Amino acid sequence: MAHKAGFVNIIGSPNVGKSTLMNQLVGEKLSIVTSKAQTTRHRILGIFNTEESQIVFSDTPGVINSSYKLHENMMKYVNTSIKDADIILLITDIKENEINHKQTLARIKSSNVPIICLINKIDLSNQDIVSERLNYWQNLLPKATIIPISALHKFNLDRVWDEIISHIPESPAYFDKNAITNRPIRFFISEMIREKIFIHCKKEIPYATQVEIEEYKEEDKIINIRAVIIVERNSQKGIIIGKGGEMLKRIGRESRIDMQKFINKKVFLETFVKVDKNWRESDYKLKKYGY
Ligand SMILES: Nc1nc2c(ncn2[C@@H]2O[C@H](COP(=O)(O)OP(=O)(O)OP(=O)(O)O)[C@@H](O)[C@H]2O)c(=O)[nH]1
Ligand SMILES: [Mg+2]
Repeated sequence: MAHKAGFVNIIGSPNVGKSTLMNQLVGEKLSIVTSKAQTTRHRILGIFNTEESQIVFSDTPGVINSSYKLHENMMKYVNTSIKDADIILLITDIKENEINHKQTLARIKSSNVPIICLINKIDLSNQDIVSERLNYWQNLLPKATIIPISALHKFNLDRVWDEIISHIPESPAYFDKNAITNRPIRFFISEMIREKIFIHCKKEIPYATQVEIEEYKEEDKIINIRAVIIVERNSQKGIIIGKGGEMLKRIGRESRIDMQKFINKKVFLETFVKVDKNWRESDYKLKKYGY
């Protein structure tokens, strides 16, 4: 049988479950997941390999109208991801009435690749609502296959797999067959810290935060990591550090547990907080931070 390989790109509004879905399909926690919108900021590849196939999933930021330069750059990842897809997985959830970002919907509709539309979080719903949503999306996207799922509870993901496999073209592998992602370990380390900040800090703080790994030094039995948490203002720095350093300790403690699980080695983690005024609005700084 000829080898199959292709790009399956996951697109959708913020918070509908794109990252949860990719992690479940790849079987590895690559993308961070939180209950807050705009958690994912990059395009992150998750690669699923078998002897006869390689399926390259892309998780992307939720589609939004930009209010910061950072958002504009996030939307660039989404747009390239629509262009280079072999299959588009458009994901919505049971609560989303319509996609707010009409440009993205138009781009998806005019692309010539198969569209699989997933209605996620049906565990929070009932049969009537699911049927109503199915009709709505089928009318909107007549050519798409619509599948109700629960990414969190792995419900109906076998149907999603079958549908994906049926559309993957014959092709040699794009990446090394041992690879599970295209991003370096430092990226995942910084994301683990960002996830804890998203979970524990309120309001604007998570959105104004960036994490840089300044040192990653592997020794025999331990990995030494120095991370810098970057915020936009002095007041935000104080909140991240917390009373008596409590918040920063908690962020460090919890992310270190994730790191050790991911790398399978003991981690010594140092964290610092630094202010970089309005980094989200500067082209130069966004580039420096990898956006
Ligand atoms: N009940 C339920 N919750 C889900 C399901 N899938 C995802 N969630 C939750 O929805 C929230 C958002 O999930 P994410 O995977 O981070 O969503 P996302 O689309 O990647 O979000 P952004 O990166 O911000 O665009 C998290 O709290 C998930 O646990 C599901 O099938 N059922
Ligand atoms: Mg995400």
